[in-house]
Amino acid sequence: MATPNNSFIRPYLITRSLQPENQETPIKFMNTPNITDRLFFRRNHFSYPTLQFSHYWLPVHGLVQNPTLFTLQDLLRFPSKTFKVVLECAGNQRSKFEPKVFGEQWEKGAISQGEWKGVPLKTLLTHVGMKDGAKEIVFEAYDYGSRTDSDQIHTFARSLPLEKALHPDTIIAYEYNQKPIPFKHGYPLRLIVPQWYAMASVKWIKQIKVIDSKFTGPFQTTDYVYYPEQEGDKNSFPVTAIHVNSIIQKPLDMDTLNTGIHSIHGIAWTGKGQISKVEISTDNGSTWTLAKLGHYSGDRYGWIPWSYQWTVTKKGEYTIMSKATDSENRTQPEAAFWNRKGYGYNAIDIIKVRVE
Ligand SMILES: Nc1nc2c(c(=O)[nH]1)N[C@H]1C(S)=C(S)[C@@H](COP(=O)(O)O)O[C@H]1N2
Ligand SMILES: [Mo]
Repeated sequence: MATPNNSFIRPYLITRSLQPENQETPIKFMNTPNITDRLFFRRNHFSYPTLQFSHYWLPVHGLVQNPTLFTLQDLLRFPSKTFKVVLECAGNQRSKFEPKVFGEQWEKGAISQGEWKGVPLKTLLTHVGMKDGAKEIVFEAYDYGSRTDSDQIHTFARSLPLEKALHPDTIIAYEYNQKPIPFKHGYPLRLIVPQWYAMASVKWIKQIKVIDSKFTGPFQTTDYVYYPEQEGDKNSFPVTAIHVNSIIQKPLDMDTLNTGIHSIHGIAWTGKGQISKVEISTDNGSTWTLAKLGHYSGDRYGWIPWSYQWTVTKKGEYTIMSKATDSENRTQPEAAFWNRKGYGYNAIDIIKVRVE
């Protein structure tokens, strides 16, 4: 009988749906070196597009002086930027909202970190020259399909306000972790908007258009909007920057442990400034202690690892929590801001363990 080779034992993504493909990362393996590319969560609204070009052109047009078709070679010739970026689905942890909300029931794994390289969008916009009255930049993708709330076919398209579009770190990426972008993550070109929830980072860009009004596509004005009320649009506002957040990766919820010393660790991230502290409670929130923060690798658009040494001598059940604060003084709340579509969950992370 053949003996199974241990090197084939490895983690996989957790499947939420296959058509379209929506799969999340098992959080325990989230920042394991070398396997992270394969375990990068996948979030799609439609089937994967079929890209049938032998030459790829990127049109940048609309309200501009010189509408231009850029080739990949053109883009490679411009000065590039590279940084580690957290991409977090706005619906990450949706399953934890109370009362529950409809939509993909993501747990904690709809988040990734990788190194993206590309040309600042600002460079391209400067090159084509925006005309007066330019208000938003629209990114249309190659994927399309139907929506439950419409009988039309829609393409995935999103816009950015000028201010964010012209931010020097908003890039048109052509590389992920030193290689061409994997097809499922947007090959050949993907918009990367650091610090915003990942719906903004449009994959498989087909064209970029400068417009003089507010873009009203369904992925802009129906989805990715916070609706604070059970019914109706009252007080709604768009989903943009990532909320301050942290998760415990080890131990996992409902683990059993021995008495002794345990390393509790996880990651923390934010869409504004940088993480300034992470606090841990092992007594259900009665007392908090600072965790040891790891290091950002270069820029502050990635997540930061943290750890805490826990010495536990008494048997029993424990509730462990992690709470991050950022340099803008935003702290994770006890209860996340409830909204009908379940975006932006960032309550203090809570797990239970049993020590025996
Ligand atoms: N073209 C296109 N871009 C897209 C999407 C999509 O469905 N089509 N989904 C968005 C959403 S909601 C998320 S969370 C991220 C997911 O990126 P990933 O599949 O590379 O993890 O891509 C964003 N960009
Ligand atoms: Mo998303």
